[in-house]
Amino acid sequence: MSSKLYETHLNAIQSFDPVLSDLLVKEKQRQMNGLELIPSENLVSQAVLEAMGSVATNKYAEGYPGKRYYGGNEFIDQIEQLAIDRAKQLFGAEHVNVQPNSGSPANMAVYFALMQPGDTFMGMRLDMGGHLTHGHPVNFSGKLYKCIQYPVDPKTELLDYDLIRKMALEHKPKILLSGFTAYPRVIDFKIFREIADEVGAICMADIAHIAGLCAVNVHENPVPYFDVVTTTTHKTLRGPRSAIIMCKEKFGAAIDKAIFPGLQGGPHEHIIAGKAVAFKEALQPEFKNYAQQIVKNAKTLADELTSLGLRLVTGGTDNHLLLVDLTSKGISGKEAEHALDSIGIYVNKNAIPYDSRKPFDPSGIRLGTPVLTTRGMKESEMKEVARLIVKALDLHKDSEKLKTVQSEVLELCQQFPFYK
Ligand code: DSN
Repeated sequence: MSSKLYETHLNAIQSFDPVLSDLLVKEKQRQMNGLELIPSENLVSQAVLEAMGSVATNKYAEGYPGKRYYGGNEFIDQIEQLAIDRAKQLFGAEHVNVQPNSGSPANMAVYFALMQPGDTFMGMRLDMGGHLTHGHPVNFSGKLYKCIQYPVDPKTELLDYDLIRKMALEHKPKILLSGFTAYPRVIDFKIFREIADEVGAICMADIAHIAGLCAVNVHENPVPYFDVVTTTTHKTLRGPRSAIIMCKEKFGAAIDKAIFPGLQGGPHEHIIAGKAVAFKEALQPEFKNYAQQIVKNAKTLADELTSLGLRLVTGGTDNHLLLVDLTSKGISGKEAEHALDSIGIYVNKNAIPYDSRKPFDPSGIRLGTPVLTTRGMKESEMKEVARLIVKALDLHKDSEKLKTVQSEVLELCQQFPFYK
């Protein structure tokens, strides 16, 4: 798939709305002419794009397959059921809800279904690699519930399972959540399950970043033995911008009710159609090769950046992402993001554990390999990408010289086209 060229049809938009069409073409060109290293992004196939742009968008389907508040859903029911069945097969799930519009509402629905306001739950601190919905004070999850947040070990920057156990025994959370947006290492889901059992907590994972790896066991898949697992569908899973919830049958009714009528109205059936396509793609044998290559590429990028003098949080990576500590380079995460952005290398500024800088201008940048791997790049290209990153960081104060790196970026990108 990665070497094939995809066509985005914008004919109707082009004739009716040239202003918008022009912007969409520019965005496509930006995606094709740059090295996209934001680890939560990916490029979907032509088939996923077509499903999202299909007539399924026209239909109201409040409810669930076979039980809708509107007529005319005989085909929509089958589309949604296809997505459900394929997700079950892909992850080994007992029950799947494919309606969440995105990751945050997916997590919200789980909390609404399984906790009461004021209940205690445990999640990872955002500034250590967690997510806003894992209990951050500015987010509904931190406002509605009493959230106990665990850090990583200050020396190793790894999850400290002994500390997590100790905190769980002390606070007795209703839900113990493992979920990460900036953790580059293997997660020991079995220990999370043991701790949850020890304290009588519901065991939940948010596998948004690593879902594509979990689906093909390139990272351990917690779905078969966790109570609830949420994931977005657009990251390593390479589907549409959306989410699903997977759970044990006994939680299914409560979670379905929390999504509809609890939180959302009519499901976005065109996006659900896109999810059905993406799950079928992930069920193909090639997807395992893709997931393995994501990790090989990330490890090569990590090794090369390290040998070029950058410090990586935890010393490297086991998955699709890397967190780079720029302190020794004397450049902040924000400056690095801007400098790289200006020549078409896209990364995002990110806090490193125990960061002394502020979240809007932290000490690190977060990089990942899902997009470049989708484009067909392999280890040798990762070495080149690392060289370009370091060169650009070294030249960040000299905008003229920095611009010279852009032609090297473009040359590499043009060897790996994806959308026409
Ligand atoms: N925005 C996602 C990410 O970039 O990791 C998390 O929701």
